[in-house]
Amino acid sequence: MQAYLDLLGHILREGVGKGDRTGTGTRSVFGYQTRYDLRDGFPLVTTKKVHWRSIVHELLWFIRGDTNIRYLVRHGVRIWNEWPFQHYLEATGRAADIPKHSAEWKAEMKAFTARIAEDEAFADEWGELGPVYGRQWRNFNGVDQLREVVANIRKNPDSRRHIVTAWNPAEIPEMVKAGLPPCHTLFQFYVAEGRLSCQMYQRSADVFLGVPFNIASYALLTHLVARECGLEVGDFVHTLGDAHLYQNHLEQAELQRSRAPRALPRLRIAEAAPSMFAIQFDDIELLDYDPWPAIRAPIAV
Ligand code: THF
Repeated sequence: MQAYLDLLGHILREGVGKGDRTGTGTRSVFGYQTRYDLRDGFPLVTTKKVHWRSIVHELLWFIRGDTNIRYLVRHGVRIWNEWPFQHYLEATGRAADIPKHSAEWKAEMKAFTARIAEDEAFADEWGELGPVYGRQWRNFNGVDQLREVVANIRKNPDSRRHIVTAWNPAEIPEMVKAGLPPCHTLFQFYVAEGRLSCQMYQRSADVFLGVPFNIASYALLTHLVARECGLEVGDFVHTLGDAHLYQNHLEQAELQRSRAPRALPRLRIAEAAPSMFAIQFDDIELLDYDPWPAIRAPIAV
């Protein structure tokens, strides 16, 4: 994972100050590409502990075509909670009175997510992120892009059209209401010498918090699709648009850069597991992950 540490270093050195939607402020570069050979091991960052369970559940949630945080909350995954919660506070007229990340905000968030888990009608009303990733992958104006791309890889591996796009311009306004427009906008598969590679274009990359999740998520997706198509894995190519470090992540990034990468973990998918469209959390196992300790940082909403 030296490539990831090089990316942190590149932004720390060359990044320019830039404002952003969240008001946090970033250091940013435009355009950067990294490549991970999936035969070298599973590319989960080792220079801090990354929450693997969240990555697997989030990907299974995308594959299910789900866009409600209820599934995530019920599996202990918190990474998408802040957007529906903030929308709920705004819609109920309390956003201005409850400062983000204050003690009151945390208590309210806890009550909100507990209710999402327990109360289905409440979750239907307030847990919905809009037509985000899961919807577009499985139902982009009626097209099941994920099933079609798998079928097409099997039928015509050499094709240069193995694309899935989450960027549906007509539905962006609906995504903005309680979630946000997709950061990982488009991915393409490529087959050569019996190996499946994947390249993903990410328009906006929160390099400290989000990117370790994003790399692992697409690496896992590549493994699942390769298995589905009877192929070995090749490279994951990660192409970034606005690649940034939030101002309140700079010290954490420096600390992480001071750590030496360790051997990569390995991925094991149960032999008897069903198709990727029915696969379960317990079918997917990460072996020999031996990371440095976690590094905490606030998420910008
Ligand atoms: N918004 C921002 N500002 N950054 C992002 O990375 C991001 N995402 C998704 C949508 N909007 C985003 C959500 N993905 C964490 C990680 C990934 C997320 C959101 C949050 C996070 O807070 N990680 C912590 C704790 C994880 C945990 O244990 O729950 C970490 O230390 O890694 C990019 O796709």
